[in-house]
Amino acid sequence: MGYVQWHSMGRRFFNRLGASRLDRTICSSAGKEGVRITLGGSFGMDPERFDEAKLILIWGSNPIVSNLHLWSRVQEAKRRGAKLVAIDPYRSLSAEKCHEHLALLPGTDAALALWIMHVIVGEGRHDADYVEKYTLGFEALARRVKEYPPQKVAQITGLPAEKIISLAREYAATRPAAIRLNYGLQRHAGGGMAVRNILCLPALTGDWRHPAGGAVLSTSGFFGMNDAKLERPDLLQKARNANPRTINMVAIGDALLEAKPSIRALYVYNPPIRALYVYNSNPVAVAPDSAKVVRGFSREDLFTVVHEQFLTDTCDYADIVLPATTQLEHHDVHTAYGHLYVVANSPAIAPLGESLPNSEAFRRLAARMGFAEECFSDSDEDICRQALESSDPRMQGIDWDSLKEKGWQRLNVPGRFAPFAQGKFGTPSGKCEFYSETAKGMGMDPLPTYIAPRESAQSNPALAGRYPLAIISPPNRHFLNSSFANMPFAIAEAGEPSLEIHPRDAVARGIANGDAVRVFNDRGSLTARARVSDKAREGVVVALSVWWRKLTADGRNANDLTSQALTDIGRGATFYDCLVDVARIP
Ligand SMILES: Nc1nc2c(c(=O)[nH]1)N[C@H]1C(S)=C(S)[C@@H](COP(=O)(O)OP(=O)(O)OC[C@H]3O[C@@H](n4cnc5c(=O)[nH]c(N)nc54)[C@H](O)[C@@H]3O)O[C@H]1N2
Ligand SMILES: Nc1nc2c(c(=O)[nH]1)N[C@H]1C(S)=C(S)[C@@H](COP(=O)(O)OP(=O)(O)OC[C@H]3O[C@@H](n4cnc5c(=O)[nH]c(N)nc54)[C@H](O)[C@@H]3O)O[C@H]1N2
Ligand SMILES: [Mo]
Repeated sequence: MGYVQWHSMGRRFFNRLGASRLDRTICSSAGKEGVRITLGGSFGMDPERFDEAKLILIWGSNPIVSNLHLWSRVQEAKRRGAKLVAIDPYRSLSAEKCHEHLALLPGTDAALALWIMHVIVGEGRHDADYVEKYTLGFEALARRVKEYPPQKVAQITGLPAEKIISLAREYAATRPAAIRLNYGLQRHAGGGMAVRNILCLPALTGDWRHPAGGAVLSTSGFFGMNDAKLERPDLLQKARNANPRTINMVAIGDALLEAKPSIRALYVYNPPIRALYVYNSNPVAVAPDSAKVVRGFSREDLFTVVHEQFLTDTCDYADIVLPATTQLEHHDVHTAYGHLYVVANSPAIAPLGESLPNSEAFRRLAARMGFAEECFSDSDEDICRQALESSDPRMQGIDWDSLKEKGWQRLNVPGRFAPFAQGKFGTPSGKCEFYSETAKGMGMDPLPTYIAPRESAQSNPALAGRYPLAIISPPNRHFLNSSFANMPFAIAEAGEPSLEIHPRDAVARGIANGDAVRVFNDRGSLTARARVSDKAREGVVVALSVWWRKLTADGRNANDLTSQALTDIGRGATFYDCLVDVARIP
């Protein structure tokens, strides 16, 4: 995810060529759009200040696995007496360490947030002064939340009404309260709306006044890197086709098969994709609906290049595999995964063997194709320098020479940073938008609402009749998505593909702890070892991921089950919006 190896020379090359554009939506784009509606961009509280919060909601987030640097701040808060509440269908490693755990049904967070707002507004516990000065649409919101009384929300979320009520009261009464919401909760049909709703909460309570209050999904909006200089979108004008189509990486299976685009993926796959260049990704393992992905990659008439560090599942379908350098062998500059620092990555060793950085592969390709523009001769350190050439006041004092020397530099923001203490949101109104014309423009309800999962008992009873269990497949602690899932040390820790299943769901299917089980739906199936415990709530099973297909006993992984359907906004992936059934393998 460095700026050099992720999006500089490669983007320049593909822009100059006029190649199909890639919609990079597999991870976070629904949430990103949700934040944009309410706050106006990828902003939030400073994660470093979680140590001073009095109440922390760990919401659709598993920091012990995926965001360890936050967890040290959360632990510090706990030592100082803060209360920790996890909101997650699964008792993850992080949920286990919280004082309370609300195991809601997957994809129902938007309704829970509406109910918390119902309590805050209904009991007059909102910060009237903050709401008056810095928010838009309070009256309309107050009417809307009345439509979400506790019994209705209890039914949607599968949580006892008393639990929801006490959480809402506690949140309403405690300042500062900090919410770490993360990407787990937005991998659902209504994922964008869920994030949009949750981010309304701190404006109602006035938590944004405090450096240790508020909420954070991503801090990426604070970084004013010079993307235009890195990617050079202007080069597209020189391409033969200056207006190429866009292909969504979530639906790469359909795109390669030219199948009918999935719901809401309004792209025309015409002409067919004839050549594919893969770098920084292992789509055969990580993209949803593997059966289609594998069929697409298997096309004999598809020319596939994979630039990789390891011989991944995707490499098995390549015509040419090029060796790539690792982070230890190349230069780069990094921004944050949930903090406010810019970081220099300097190589520790020279590239091994014939491996090349992504940037160098594209530099050489550009030369061979006669692309004469000067930017194709920039060195990696030139690119690092350009990435930091920014007029953004938060970037002042950070340049490549100083960064390389220091290793890391905090953005030019106050030590005790409360970005929205005086409003100044990035929205068109400059306020926190409970009512949003932006949402309306996207074809959404302008007010917070609940969008049900695509696959659930409430939204699709017929499907749930055949496949009654919801499956979620978040990362195994020892893997980084599919990275490291080939390393002996990581496999030794992760064990084998497993399925957490609640005792009542197991008994109903004659499944005992340790049994081999088949997990299946209309898209595919896989085998796993059953782990019977109450870690997954009833009605939900958990298959920690992302295993390499070729390294599992049956050559499959959780994405054999997941669908290419997209989120409400952001055209994102719905990995955790997925129904299955499970059977014991005799
Ligand atoms: N060790 C490690 N670290 C990582 C990664 C990794 O693979 N391994 N991946 C990195 C990347 S690319 C990302 S995007 C992040 C992902 O990390 P997170 O943003 O934390 O997302 P997930 O791990 O997908 O899911 C977090 C939690 O959300 C829960 N969840 C699932 N569905 C729902 C729901 O509907 N509602 C609620 N409330 N919770 C739900 C899951 O059970 C899980 O415990 O981590 C990054 N860090
Ligand atoms: N079922 C399920 N599926 C998921 C997820 C899930 O939680 N469950 N998570 C989803 C999410 S959030 C994400 S972000 C995606 C991630 O999916 P990907 O973006 O494909 O990420 P990785 O699986 O880590 O694979 C990255 C590959 O890039 C290679 N690589 C690393 N650095 C370099 C480099 O500098 N140059 C080159 N050429 N290659 C390099 C690594 O060796 C690795 O094979 O997966 C998604 N898929
Ligand atoms: Mo991700």
